Amino acid sequence: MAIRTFCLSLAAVATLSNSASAALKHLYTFNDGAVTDSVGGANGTLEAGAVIVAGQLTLSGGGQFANLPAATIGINAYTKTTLELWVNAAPASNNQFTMAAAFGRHGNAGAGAGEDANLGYDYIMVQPTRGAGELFSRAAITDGTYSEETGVNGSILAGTGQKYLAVTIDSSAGVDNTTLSYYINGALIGTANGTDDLADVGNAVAYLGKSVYANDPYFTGSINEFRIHNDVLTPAQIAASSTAGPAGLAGPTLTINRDTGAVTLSNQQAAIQVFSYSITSASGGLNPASWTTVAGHFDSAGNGSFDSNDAWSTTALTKTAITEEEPFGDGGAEDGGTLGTVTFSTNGGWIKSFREDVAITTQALINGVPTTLIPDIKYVGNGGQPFKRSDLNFDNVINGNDWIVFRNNNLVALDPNLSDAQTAALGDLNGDGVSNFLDFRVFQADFDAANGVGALSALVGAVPEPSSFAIGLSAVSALLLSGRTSRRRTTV
Ligand SMILES: [Ca+2]
Ligand SMILES: [Ca+2]
Ligand SMILES: [Ca+2]
Ligand SMILES: [Ca+2]
Repeated sequence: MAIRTFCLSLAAVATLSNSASAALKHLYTFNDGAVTDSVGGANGTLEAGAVIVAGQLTLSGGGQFANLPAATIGINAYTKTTLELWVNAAPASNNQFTMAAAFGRHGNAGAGAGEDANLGYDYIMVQPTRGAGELFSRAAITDGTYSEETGVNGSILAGTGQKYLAVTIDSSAGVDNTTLSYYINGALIGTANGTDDLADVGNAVAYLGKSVYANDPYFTGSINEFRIHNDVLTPAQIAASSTAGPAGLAGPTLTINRDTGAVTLSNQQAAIQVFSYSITSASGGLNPASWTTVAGHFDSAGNGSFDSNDAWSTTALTKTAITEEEPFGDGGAEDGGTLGTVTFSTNGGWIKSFREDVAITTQALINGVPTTLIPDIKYVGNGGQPFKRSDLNFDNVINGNDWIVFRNNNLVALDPNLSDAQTAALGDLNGDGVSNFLDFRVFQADFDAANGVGALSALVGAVPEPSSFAIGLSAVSALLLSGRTSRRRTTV
């Protein structure tokens, strides 16, 4: 009976975690100087000399565009979508049919397809400028070519400065029943209904600044940010987005990826000369073995990507502290390195843990004066949530699998070389270096909070226990009676 109860609760948890929530799926801010999808990982490429200037995709015409991985994005798998763009259409685009964003395919004239290779087919377009005599903008979807479009025309954009464009498309009402709405600067311009479903959109190309029509001019201007949602934002949400604006350029920021352990120090604003940094974690959440030091890698002794004219020295490289500096008075340039982006670790530099206690201090030259500069710290990944204490296998559920890990390590001597961040994953939840009854109480509380009062007792009673744990439970009593406490080792 107890087993059955527990299985039901696991199924309930699985249902919760599988209910995909409507959300922002892809985000291109261009603020890191690349066509990076910071939400969905569908990174794009700059084509034909397209550049990013101050966080904006900047297209000067003549074939420049950003190419996005259409199949990876898979917009035709959605039943609803919202596209958001901050666009500045240059006067040069006036009188031209351009596309700031386009999903679809080019015409296929071969193999009896009977299509015109110069035309676009099965597309969604955000068209900031149109041809002579039609100087308005337009958003449309089609399951054929231009003559089958369902779309809405808006005001003239070219030469009017940065505009926020939003297009919502809803094909959830059934086959051949799609509603498209077009907004400019948060205000609804119009709504159209037609038979052009999202499922009919081609999945061959996704462009920013290039048309699916082969002979259309390339968009001239800039795109500050592009977002793709798999839902229809409400008018209130679009108005709020318009008010909030695109993401600004971030100052110095230490970014820690919970999923990969990647650690990066970056700065999207004007370059800063940094001449030392100190990164610490009281629980020992740093992994020197997966850390790439400035010294010997990014300094004059390495590839010079951070500091080309000074040799740095590493003054600490442990799980609790990593510090480096450009030595003063060594005859070097004394101007530190130019931040930029320094990738300390692409994988495993941060040890997965429910504790997020990393701190960073840097010394920088601000207007030529040595100044203490504290970067922001940003944890990303794991759906935007810290790991839960007692989720020992880091799958965001506290269940029987975590219990097995806990049980197998409880009252077992843990490797004294492990830091608190590492022993936590073995069940030392209070960070005293041993996994004992005190940790059991913490685990039990977390388990029952996640699965219901008495859930752990039901599980332990239901699952045949290896004899080792039976012994362990006896030992727990002995531990409590002895009142023994343990504090071991310095953490390095
Ligand atoms: Ca931007
Ligand atoms: Ca230097
Ligand atoms: Ca778990
Ligand atoms: Ca403990």
